[in-house]
Amino acid sequence: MSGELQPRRTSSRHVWIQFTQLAADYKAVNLGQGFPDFSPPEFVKEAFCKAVSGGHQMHQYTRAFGHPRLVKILAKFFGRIVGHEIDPFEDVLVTVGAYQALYCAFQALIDEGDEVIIVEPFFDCYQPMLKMAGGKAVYIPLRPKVEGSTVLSSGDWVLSPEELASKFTPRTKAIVINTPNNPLGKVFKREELQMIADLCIKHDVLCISDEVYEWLTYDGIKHVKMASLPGMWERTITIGSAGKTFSATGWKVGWVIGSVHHINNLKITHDDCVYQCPTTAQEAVARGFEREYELFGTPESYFQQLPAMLHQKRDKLASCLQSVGLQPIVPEGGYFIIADISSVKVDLNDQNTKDEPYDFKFVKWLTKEKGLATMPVSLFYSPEHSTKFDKYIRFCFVKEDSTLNAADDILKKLSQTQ
Ligand code: IK2
Repeated sequence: MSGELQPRRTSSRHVWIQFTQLAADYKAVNLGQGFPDFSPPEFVKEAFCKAVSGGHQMHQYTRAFGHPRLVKILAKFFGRIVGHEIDPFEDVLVTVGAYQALYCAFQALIDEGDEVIIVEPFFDCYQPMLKMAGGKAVYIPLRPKVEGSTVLSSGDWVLSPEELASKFTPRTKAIVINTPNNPLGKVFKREELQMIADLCIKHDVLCISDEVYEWLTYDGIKHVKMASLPGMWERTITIGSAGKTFSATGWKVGWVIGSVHHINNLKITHDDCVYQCPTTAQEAVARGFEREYELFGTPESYFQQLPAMLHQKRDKLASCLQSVGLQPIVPEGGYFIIADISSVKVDLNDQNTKDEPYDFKFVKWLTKEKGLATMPVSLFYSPEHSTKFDKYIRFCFVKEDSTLNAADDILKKLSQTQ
């Protein structure tokens, strides 16, 4: 071997590492990456402590495809919601966060040359994961109902049924949806999901449904699970995350639920790459779900309390953005608000960054010069559509009020200098 060793390729996701590092280097108020800066609820922290101080088996390998206590309660919990009996040992796979669940889904279900429809904006890892599996992405953007009008809510962003129908071909293997959506916050309504489901059934296509923010909906809007629609259990791969569910993103516990013949394929990929997930975190998540099963629909349920708390935080950040002239698109669900930065006049024509999209330059400037970290929205679009969305940036509002207040101060000062 001669010469310097070069990386074999660069991940398109290095942007996350770069922006996270930038926020740390500049000690910026961090509304960038999507994680809470507050603790998970006491009951799951206690459950984790109990697991750690439990018997020796808590510190050893557990079942490869999911700790028995966890798969049993996931099957019971989601079986009740989906209205379909779920077999804990056949229809559920526990993964290292929803991230690995997505990886397994693409690797296991997509073959070389398969087409996969991806609804934009989308959580950006779908693209490299699909590419690694040899699949071809076919994009369809959510668009404002009336093009060019002032769009204030994520609910105003919709798919065109005709455009979506035109994307299905004999090569289409799957469609990927994310509801509530990251970064837009759109929560797909039952009729919208039904329209997608009808096309999936007509063309015999799978639906990979990323539902990591399923409990986080606002303004009385309800999350509908794709797998609960008639005829969709058999063709839906539902992905969830304990990180988002219990505000414990560092635990990295996720899962996939679907019918056995799909899950069996995902199990093989899981077996080949991580084999099994940490026991203690799975035990704690199981205990958390057992509690939530009993309290479901009551005011004591964390799945009621968390969205109620985040609703206020969403409104707080949205009104701050509005007051400083950064028009927000108010999300119906999820962790994030996107806002239009066109009103901020700033010269970003730095020679070193001239080829970067405008929102990337803006986010760097805002972090370095003003001490506020956010994320660029064009990152969540395909190359063909990203330039249309480079005047938006994404703010995470799942933060302490003190963090949101600090962001508010920065934005107010920024608007005074305009
Ligand atoms: N799917 C979606 C839609 C996600 O948003 C995430 C988590 N990513 O959020 C970070 C950010 O956008 O700032 C995942 C999957 C992965 O979830 P997990 O953390 O359980 O692996």
